[in-house]
Amino acid sequence: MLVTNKEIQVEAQKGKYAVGAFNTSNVEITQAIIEAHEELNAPVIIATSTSAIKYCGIDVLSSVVRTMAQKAKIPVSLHLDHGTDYDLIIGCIRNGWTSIMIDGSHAPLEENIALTKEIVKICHATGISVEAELGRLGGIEDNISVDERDARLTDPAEAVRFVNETQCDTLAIAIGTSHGAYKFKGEAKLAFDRLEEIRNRVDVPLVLHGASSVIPEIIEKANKYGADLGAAKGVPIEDIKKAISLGITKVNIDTDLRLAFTAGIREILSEKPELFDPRKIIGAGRALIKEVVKNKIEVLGSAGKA
Ligand code: TD3
Ligand code: ZN
Repeated sequence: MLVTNKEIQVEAQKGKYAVGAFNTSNVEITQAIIEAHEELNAPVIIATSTSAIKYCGIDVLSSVVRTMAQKAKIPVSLHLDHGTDYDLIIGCIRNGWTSIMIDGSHAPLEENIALTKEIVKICHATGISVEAELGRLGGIEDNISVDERDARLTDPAEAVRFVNETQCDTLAIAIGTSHGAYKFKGEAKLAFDRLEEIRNRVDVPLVLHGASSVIPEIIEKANKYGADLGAAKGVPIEDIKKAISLGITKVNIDTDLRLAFTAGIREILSEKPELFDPRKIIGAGRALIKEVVKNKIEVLGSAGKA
């Protein structure tokens, strides 16, 4: 069944667990995500980036996700990830998205507030929930000064003002994670003190972007079959669990699914050189994504919460 992020995350906040927001851009990734959640009876957020929508086509991606979501017994939200383009946001609203992220995090505070307010007004009039972002993602121990680091992380006082003025339903915060497979040069380091302070001062459910763990076994498998992923590094599972215990209710995962897809396909192509059926090739990627998603559900604590 189709629901909003707000509905899913308010429940998660009450139950002290988190729900995964997994990115998709095609049929097979969507199947892997939804099947894994159905099997473990967990609610799920299907995230679509601007580039994923362009890759698949807005109407096609909408049909794929909405058809599978309507057939599923679990709550499923269709969410626009990092929305920045007004026309695309309107396109998502017209094509049945149930949740929109407006990402004004790169603009100055006043601009971010004004932009978010406008999108909230439109979305709330149509029953869609809105995620906004305050602070900028990016590792906190790359060669930057303490001042610079602090400037990037979400400021708790600003978060209070931002949520009050924009009336956003959920808030993405910056506590030291970043997107992609190379998140930390040295040890992973998240600003849990910030998270705690923000959690104590705002009511809305909180979101952690850049939360892939870059699973070592998956990297090993991909590299074994010819990938060259260098010093890939993600957020340790223990840190994800700690962030959830401190109030994160939505955990964004894209990179881990991309890596699983690549590892699964590399393995089958290399093990079965006689293979040329696209279904067997892509199917191997889909199977490994499904396995990874099932592990995530256990880590996030969303199993059985549908
Ligand atoms: O918003 N996203 C997904 C899009 C980022 C491109 O990978 C995330 O916050 C997921 O981040 P991660 O850790 O999977 O790269
Ligand atoms: Zn993100």
